[in-house]
Amino acid sequence: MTQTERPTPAAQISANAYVPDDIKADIEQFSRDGFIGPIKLYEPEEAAELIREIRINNQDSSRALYQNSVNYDRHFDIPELSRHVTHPTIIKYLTAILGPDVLNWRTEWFPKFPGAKATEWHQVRDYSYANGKPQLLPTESNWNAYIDITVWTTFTPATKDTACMKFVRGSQRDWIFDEHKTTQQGRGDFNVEQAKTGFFGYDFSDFAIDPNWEPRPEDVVELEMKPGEAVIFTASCVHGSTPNNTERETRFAIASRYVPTHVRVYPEQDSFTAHGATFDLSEYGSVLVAGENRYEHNRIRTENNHGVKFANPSA
Ligand SMILES: O=C(O)CCC(=O)C(=O)O
Repeated sequence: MTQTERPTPAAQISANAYVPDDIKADIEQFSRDGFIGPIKLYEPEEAAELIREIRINNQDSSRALYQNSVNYDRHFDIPELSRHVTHPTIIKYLTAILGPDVLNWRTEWFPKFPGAKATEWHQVRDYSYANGKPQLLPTESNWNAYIDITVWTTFTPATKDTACMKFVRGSQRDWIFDEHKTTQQGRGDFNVEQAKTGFFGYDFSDFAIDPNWEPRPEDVVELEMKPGEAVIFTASCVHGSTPNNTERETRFAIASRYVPTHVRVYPEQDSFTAHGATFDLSEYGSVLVAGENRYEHNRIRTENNHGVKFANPSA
């Protein structure tokens, strides 16, 4: 598939995916809606303890992969996140969608502070929206399964008031936003005003194919979640989040993003820009979280920045 082709018909579960009986209904729902959740990963007390540790460890970013203020890929220096990306329940769902061989290619940190705006509707396939270059490129020519799956886990209550994720059910079958569109406005110049947009420095509505598009109210799902729960979605399902209308409750979530091993991550790039920051990829590598890597497309990191090996729960 080339960078600009769109999947037709909508992506399917990978032909070599193994779907255990106890999650068959969930995977069917994911195929229909483009997301599935909430899925419990941690008990609420465990989630509270994890976020406490993550916050403490966040204060020392000396071993972080990138020295910028966008918290990408902190699973390399925050031990709780190194373990989180390989959580067995996450792997069970991923291998039921993407097939047996899976890479974690990114984590993103999503605190939503009191008073923060809604995150506007967006739809992403290869992350070109960031700087006009695809950050993911499938290499199997007949591939029509999902190329990227996000697991968004909240460590604090995610409610309509503190900011929960919202989805347009079934929208992964339509192209509503075109992230390949040539647009300066959409990609922003990241001045102070731009950084306050509803999409972290971007104006995503500028990528809309029909500028008047609005979702049908009956298709919109605002998914409230408890601490320790996750929602699994394809970013090609239109999504966003509600504002944080509280006065003092920060909502804190981590998105971990995964691809099958045949996908090239950051093709032909030594560094990239996103959200007004530059990311030097010299120490970067994807993490093999399930199965085997039979390709030579991507550098693989087997250890975090403390020299601790990442687990591969399906190995
Ligand atoms: O955490 C949020 O509020 C939005 C997250 C999001 O849009 C994403 O993970 O793509």
